[in-house]
This record gives sequence, structure tokens and C-alpha cells, in this order.
Amino acid sequence: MPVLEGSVGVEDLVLLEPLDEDSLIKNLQLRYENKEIYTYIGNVVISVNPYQPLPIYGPEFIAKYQDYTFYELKPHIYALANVAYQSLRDRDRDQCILITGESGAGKTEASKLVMSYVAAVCGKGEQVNSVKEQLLQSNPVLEAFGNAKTIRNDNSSRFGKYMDVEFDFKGSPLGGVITNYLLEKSRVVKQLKGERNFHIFYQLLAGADAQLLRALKLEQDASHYTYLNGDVSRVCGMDDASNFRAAQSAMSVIGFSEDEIRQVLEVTALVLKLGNVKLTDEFQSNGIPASGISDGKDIREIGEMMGLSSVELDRALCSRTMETAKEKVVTALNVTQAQYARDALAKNVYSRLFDWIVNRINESIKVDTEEKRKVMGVLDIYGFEILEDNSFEQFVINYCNEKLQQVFIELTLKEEQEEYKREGIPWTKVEYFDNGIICNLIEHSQRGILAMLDEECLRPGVVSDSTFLAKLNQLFSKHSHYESKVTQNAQRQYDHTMGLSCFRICHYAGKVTYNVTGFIDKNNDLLFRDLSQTMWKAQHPLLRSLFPEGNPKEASLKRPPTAGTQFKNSVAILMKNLYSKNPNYIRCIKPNDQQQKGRFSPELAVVQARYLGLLENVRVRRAGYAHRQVYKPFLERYRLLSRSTWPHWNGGDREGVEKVLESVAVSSEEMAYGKTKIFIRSPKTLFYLEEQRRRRLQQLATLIQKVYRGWR
Ligand code: AD9
Ligand code: MG
Repeated sequence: MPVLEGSVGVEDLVLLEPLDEDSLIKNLQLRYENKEIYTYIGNVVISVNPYQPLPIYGPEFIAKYQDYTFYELKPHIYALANVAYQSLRDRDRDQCILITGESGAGKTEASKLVMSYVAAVCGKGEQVNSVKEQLLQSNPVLEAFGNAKTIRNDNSSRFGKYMDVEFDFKGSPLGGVITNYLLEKSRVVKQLKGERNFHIFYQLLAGADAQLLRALKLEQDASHYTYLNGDVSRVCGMDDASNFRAAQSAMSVIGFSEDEIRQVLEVTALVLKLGNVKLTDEFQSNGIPASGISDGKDIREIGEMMGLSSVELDRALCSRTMETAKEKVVTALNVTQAQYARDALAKNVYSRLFDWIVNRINESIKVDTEEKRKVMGVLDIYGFEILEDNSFEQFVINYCNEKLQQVFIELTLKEEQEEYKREGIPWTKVEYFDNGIICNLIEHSQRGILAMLDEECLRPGVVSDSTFLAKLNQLFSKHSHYESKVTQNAQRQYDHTMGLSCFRICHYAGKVTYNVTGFIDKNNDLLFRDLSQTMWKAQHPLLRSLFPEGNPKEASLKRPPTAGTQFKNSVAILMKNLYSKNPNYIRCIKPNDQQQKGRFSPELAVVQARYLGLLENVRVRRAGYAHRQVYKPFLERYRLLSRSTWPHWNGGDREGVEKVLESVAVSSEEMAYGKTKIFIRSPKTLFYLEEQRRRRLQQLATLIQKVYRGWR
């Protein structure tokens, strides 16, 4: 086999020669430059972001992929969606589609392609169409509230998303459930240079008419708002005003009432206005620093909209009540503390609003039936992140990616090897790295990093990020995947890149250095009780409902789980869900950092290929067989190819398959006979069989026509 066959390389990396990183990347590049953005590794789809609309989507292509089997047409996400949907419908196997890759690689677009494919092929009728519409319309709403322009992607999802779509026994959609993960709420109050806040803020200002703006007490000019970076209020090619109308109409399609939509916009406006509350230095009579609100207009308007007096709000923002067993002590906050409280409130209101929206969508798309359902899950979640400065967010995101890699290893690699063992087929063992040890380092319930962090957060006395780090250093001084300045010094390694407040984890995808500054605070994620109690007193029904813990009757002394524990728990639920399904993978690659069409940077791609474990994936796939099928259906499909098995065959299934493959002269190296299945080594052979079958069917059709004419 030549290295790069024809003008567009090989369509399945299983066929690559020689098999190394360099030829893998060259093959992707060659294909990309010929606008072939999809390539297979067996049944895994690699997708390289084209950054331009390609004429390979839409009804015509959907119809084509619906009619052919996986290897018969060019690689495509539609082919994967088709296999997943058909095996869900016809073989009753729940499916999940895991889409991974770094920011801007095309995950969200891929998930939309999967959804639109499935929506196009899965049943008809008024009721079914209305369910489809609701499921599809959840996207513009979640994108408005959960996406933002970042340096890497103009439409970056700032949350992880998993959506289960549920079908009836015929394969018609009934509804679904969306789970969201870790919205990047710090963006509400601060963005990097060149980045924006969440789209909805700009959409609201650009798209609301004068009357709505007046009702929400908003100025149209984005630069008026402290929480919106003045330098990038517009994104090239993005129409905020029309996206606003799309998001509003999507909310009503889903089933939000007009009143609910209005309340959602009011809360959004409130967040924006909170940022403009100016806090200034004040001093108490005893000279102790305090804070106050300098301009009364904003706080008055906010109070009116929330249904609170500005005195109450002022008190909640500028002071803190400490409760002891015996008494309540009110202390004044200095300006820095009050600003912190204001920003914490804004972040909390927004992230709770986002959760509320997801729940509200779920209420509308919930399936209200006891009948057995088939499920297809689609996961669009942040890829592995190594930034210049890595903090708590990167730590949990990378933890999630370790877990996904574990699913990949368990389900694909192990399953592959075990299947050969089960089937009694000789197998040369492929060495692969089992990342269980790293997952354990992070998640072990007593001795994991997350447990240590929780312990530190809950420990009485003076705790800080550095006491947390000291604890890690002590516990993991000998761990093969943990490093810090202290452990390095102990081993006389002198590494100038390691800061004093950092620790490093050797992830499966590479080493990442995390700065512990802020870990305790972010993990605690506590809102001063004064703020939640005040919000709960608000007359605004939606706002008030976002702070149930503010209700004095509900207020328990038990603190809510930390951010890290919540994340770990939701990842555990996700894993359980994924393990119960048949996985399908889409691995997305970003070809350049400029979001430009036609540019492929091999240096950038090779790093991503490593993170995604592509080479290892090909090696396992190649060590084995690309296709396998139980004897009986295989024989049924191809028995017309042999005179021994067609038109009648009375022997066993396996013998029948042997006869078929003998008669089409498939080389013996190309196949192996397992206990229950036939294994075909390369996709080409399968394609050849399909081609033979099609010809034979044509011959038979012509023959039948002749006979029929003869009769007449
Ligand atoms: V992030 O982790 O949410 O920041 P994603 O989701 O991986 O990221 P996204 O799907 O948003 O990336 O893709 C980024 C941009 O690339 C899109 O806005 C499109 O402009 C472009 N893109 C991605 N896939 C395709 C495609 N198949 N065809 C055309 C595409 N353009
Ligand atoms: Mg995305």
C-alpha cells in the first residue's frame, strides 16, 4: 500500500503505511487541503475544522448516507450518526456519541450535525415534528446564555453539555434530558482582552426595541457597562440583534411563557446593572474602613427591578452578619470585600439563571411515559486544556478528560482485546497506558487531590491555598504522576519553570502545572449568607426562586457540597451513563489558531493527535480487524455471492460464510473465524464485498425482469 493513496490520502487511518505520527498528520493535512475534512479510524470519525461552509451537508447528503453502509461512501459525521441511529432503532442498543477536541475544534458544530441528521431520519408526523423542533431549538437558547467570544473561538461554549435524546420502540423521538457542566461564571464579571461576556448581554442590547430597553432600564450602548469589555462589543460575522430574536423565538417554541421570557431578560439585565454599582471607601466613626454605594441611581433601579429596597441591598452588599450560637454580629466590609460580594452575587445570579433555563427546557422536553425507551446521548464537552496559567477550572476540566480517556480505554481498547479473547482469535497484545492511576490521584475518596481540597476547605482554623499545597506535597511526595517544587527539590531536580505555589500532574495527554492560588475559594464557592437571604426576600419571582437557601426556614447549618465534589459527582453520573451505552467517537481537530479556512498547521495538529490518543487508537484497530459481524446476518447479506449458498443453504452459518468468502476469493489473511463472528481485517475488503453484492443484485434483477417478460 503506498503511503498516501491517490490524491486524498487514505480514508481510514487503519490503512496507513508506515504507521507513525508523521504520516498520520501528513495524511490529515493532504485530505484537509483537498477539503476532505473527515477521516476514519475504523468506526471513529476524525473531523478537522474547515472554517468554511462546505457543500457536503443538507437533505441530499442525509438521504445518501441513509441508504448506504458505513464504508461505502466518503467518511462523514452523517455515516456515524446513521450507524448509531440504526443500531439504536433496529438492534435496540442505547448509543452515546462522544465528541472531544480542544476549543474551536468543531465539537458543537459536530453535535449539531449529528442532531440534525437524526432529526431528519427519525420519523414523521405533527407530534414527532414538534418534539424535534423543541430539541433542536434548545441549542440557540443555550448558546445565547452559555457561549461567548474567546480568543480561540468566536462562539465558544463555556459549559459542558450532555443531552440524552429518548426514542420510542419505532425510533421516533419522544423528548430528552440535558445535563450541563460547570458554566464558566467568572466570565460574567471579567473577560480577557479581546474576549466578550456571554452572547446574551450583547444580543439583548442590540436586539431589544426601545420599549423593552426602557422596561429593563438599560442603555443600548455596550460600553456603558463595566461587565462588558468595551473593545469588542461586536463580533465579525455575528448578528447579535437577529440572534436575540432567534433566542427569544426558540424559548417560545420550547414552551417558555411570555412572562417567563420577560423574567429571564429582567434577571439578565439585573446582572449587567449590578456591575455598574460603584462602591467607595467609607470609614466608620471608630476609623475602621467600610464601604458605601456612591451613585444612588443604579442601586435604586436594581432595587426596583428586584423588588427590594435600596437600603436592604446596600446592607447586603456592604456588610456581613456573623452568627454565633449566642448573637449576631454585623461587620462592615471594606471596598475590596464589598466589590467581591457584588461580583459574587452577579456570578451566582447568572449561573443559577443558566441552571434554571436548562431545567426549564428539561421540563418541556421531559418524556412522560412509562414505556421502554431507547436513548442516544450526545456529549459536547471541553477538551483537555493547557493554558499559560492553569487554575481550578483547568484542573477539573482535565480531570473530566482523564475520565473520558478512561471510558475510551475501557470501552474501545479493552473491549477490542477482550472480544478477540472471547472469540478465540490470536491476538498480539497492544501496550497502552492505563490512566487509572491518574484518575485515582485526583478522585480517590479519601486520598485524592479533590478530597484533600475539601478537607482543607472544611477544616476549622486558618486554611489557605498554601496549606492545601503543603498537604498535597506531603501526601504525594512519591507519586509517579505528581510533582511540585518541594518534591523536585527533595529529588535534587531543579526546574525553573515550576513556581512555588504550583503543583504539576502528568496527565495522559501531557504535563500540566496548576497554580493553587484561588483553589480554596473556588472550591468553597460560598455566597455570603446575607446576599442569599436578601435575594430570597426579593419580590421578583424568578430571582427569588434562584436562592432557596435564603429562606430562613430552609437554612440549615449543613453546607452545600463544594464545587469540586459537585463536579466529581456529576462526572460519576455521566460515566455511569456512558458505560451503559454503545460509544461512538468524533475526535475534532483545530487546524490553526487564526480561525482561518485552508490553513493546516502540522505542529498544532500533532499535539492534538497526541491528546486524543489517535495513534494508539489506530494501532489497536490495526492489530485487529476493522469489521466483525455475527455469522448469521453476515451470511444472510452475502450468501447470494456463492453458488453453494444461493439460492438454498442447509448447512451451518459459519460453514456458509466460509463458502461465500472462498467463492469471492478473499485472501485468508484478510479474515479470521471467531466462535460466533467473522472478522474482516480491512475496510477495503468489506467494501469489495458490498460492491460484489450490489452487482449480483443487479444481475438478479435483470434476470427476474427477463423471466417476467418471457412469461408475458
Ligand atoms: V469550544 O470548546 O465550545 O470553544 P468547539 O465547540 O469545539 O469549541 P465550534 O463547534 O464552536 O468549536 O466550532 C468553531 C467554529 O468553527 C464554528 O463557529 C464554525 O465557524 C467553524 N466550524 C466548525 N465545524 C465546522 C464545519 N463542519 N463546517 C464549517 C465549521 N464550519
Ligand atoms: Mg463548543
